Order: sequence, then structure tokens, then C-alpha cells
Amino acid sequence: MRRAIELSMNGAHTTPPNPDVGCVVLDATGATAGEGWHERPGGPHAEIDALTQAGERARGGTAVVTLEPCDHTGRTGPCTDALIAAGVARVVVAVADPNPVAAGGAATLRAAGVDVEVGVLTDEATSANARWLTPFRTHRPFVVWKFAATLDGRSAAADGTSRWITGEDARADVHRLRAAVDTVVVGSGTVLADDPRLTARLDGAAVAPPLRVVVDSAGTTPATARVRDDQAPTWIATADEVGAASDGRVDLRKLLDQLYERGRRYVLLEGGPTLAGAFWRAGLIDRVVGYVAPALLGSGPAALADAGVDTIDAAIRLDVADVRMVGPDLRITATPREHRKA
Ligand code: AOF
Ligand code: ZN
Repeated sequence: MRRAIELSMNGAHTTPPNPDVGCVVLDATGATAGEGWHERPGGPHAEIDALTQAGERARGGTAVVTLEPCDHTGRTGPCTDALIAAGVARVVVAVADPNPVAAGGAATLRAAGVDVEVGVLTDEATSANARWLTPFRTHRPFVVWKFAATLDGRSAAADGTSRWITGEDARADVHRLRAAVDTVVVGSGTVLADDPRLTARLDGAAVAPPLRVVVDSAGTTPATARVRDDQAPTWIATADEVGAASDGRVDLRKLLDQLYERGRRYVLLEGGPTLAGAFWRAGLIDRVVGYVAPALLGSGPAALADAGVDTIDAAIRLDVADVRMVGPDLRITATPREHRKA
């Protein structure tokens, strides 16, 4: 299962809106006969990928899969049928499928005489697929806060200039992330300061861009802002339309509720520091992706403004999930510890 979880993460930026799923098929002697993962919507599910590799060796063997095999015909056929047809004797599952459309696979397999075990490495598999699983539980989109800062934590210089803190590779990486999410959220301050387009480009080509949301409590986004161009849909979310919190600003929980109702499941929160602070105060961030440039500014605004922390004991503590170099910059992916969440 540990190997299946590892395989599941190969999809990362290409699987949304589908889940990240991995599968290992063992032959009757317990030797690995096939490995697979889900790469993109419309592509083969992880089980099919692994079964294809295993061929006849799957007969009498075991399929180890990170998500309960689907029992429906969606973009592709039911994995339950394929597992049964391949003669798999045993299926080991980490996480039950919360998607009502596809669920029921374990029961179908058992009815066909397959030995099914659910609940192996459930916690690990749940965090590997958190982006897809979380919205079923919270009924709001999964929120990733992305920022770029210098090693001393600053996102702009004292004179307000901020282009470019990180290098080209980090910017390309952000475009991959934008191409994977279905919604990008920024504050009106960022629109006024940087006039970003917030579109996604992959390998130089524009890809189906996500919804662009400007959190603009008082409706100050200029008519000429680039974010209003025709490259992608845009929602200027004002306090009047969304609903106001006690401070008169856009109620962020309501904003996410409304995005969920509109079918949105994966939000990239891009800026700036004030809006990010408000999301933290409301406990609405699920993951942090920080690009840290090996540069120092010594003055200038921090990447994050008031996040509701006024003493060291109240610091928002994160667990680091991944650290890697992206060109000359460092990319840190981390998850807030559970007790911080509202
Ligand atoms: C995947 N990949 O490896 C597994 C999935 O309409 P479809 O064919 O894209 O099916 C999507 C659903 O199938 C998905 O929401 C999940 O409930 C189930 N299992 N999906 O994309 C996989 N095993
Ligand atoms: Zn399937």
C-alpha cells in the first residue's frame, strides 16, 4: 500500500478534478505483477493501468489500491468489473470512496466472491489524496495558499516593487499549479498593486484557465484591470453580494460555500498578505506552498499580514510534506496542524 500511495502521487497536477489513485497488483505468489496510477480525467483508472501491466498474472492475485474501486461507468468503465474479469482473488483498499456516484465497489466485489479488506494505511492515503477527499467532508473547496518570499520572509521591497522575487522555474511551477486548480483567488489590493492576469500557461501554451475571483469588499476593482479580460471567467466578489463578516469585509466562509455551490473544489489563494491573513484567521487554509528565494530585502511587507497570532504560543504550526529546489528557489509544501482549523 505504501508503494501504491507513492504511485498515486505521480498524477499530482494532471488528475484534477479526479482523485489521485495508485494501485499495485500482486500475482498469486505475492510478487508484484503490475503498477499503475491515475494520470488524468478520461484516462484509465489506477486499477486498469496496473491490471493491464499484470495481464494473466493477476489471476488469483491481489490488487492493492489507495481508493475503493469504482462501481460506475463515468468517463471510463467500472473497475469492479475489470477486477472480477481479471480473476483477482483479493482487493486491499486504503480509503472508501466518498463519491456517491462511484461508491459501492467493495460490496460489488464481495458479492462476486472477492475477498475485500478496507482500511489499510488509511491516514497516509487520506493525506496523499486530501485535495480530492477533503471537500466531501467539509462541503467547501480545498484551499491552497501559495506565496513567494525572500529568505527573510518579505514579498515586496520597501518601495513596493515585487517583480520578480523568485526565478523563472518557480513561476512555471505556479502555472502548473494554476492549471490544476479550478479557482484562483486574490485580494483587490493585489489587483491594484500588480494588475495580474491570473491565467494559466503550460509549456508556453495557455490551458483551460480557472475561475478568477477577486475578493473586493467595497468593489474597487478598476474596469480596466487585466483580471477582467476575456481570457477566463472572473468573479468580483463584493461584501454586498457574498455577505459581510463582522468587520464589514467579505465573509470568507460564505465565499467558499458559494464557490462550492458553483461546483468549485480546488482553490489557489494567491495574494496578498492581508487576504491570506484573513483566510488564516477564519481557519480556511488546507495547504501552504511557499516559494522561498535565496535573497534578502531587510525591509518591505511580509508575505503574511495579521493572521490572528499575537503571541508565540499561538503560532500557526505546520507539518512539512515536501521540500524541493525549483531552479535556484526553495519550494516548501506544508499542512497546518489539525487543531488550528476552524
Ligand atoms: C479516478 N481514478 O483511479 C479511480 C477513481 O468519471 P470517471 O471515470 O473519471 O470516474 C471518476 C470517479 O471514479 C472518481 O470520482 C472516484 O469516485 C472513482 N475512482 N477515479 O479518476 C481512479 N479509482
Ligand atoms: Zn475505477
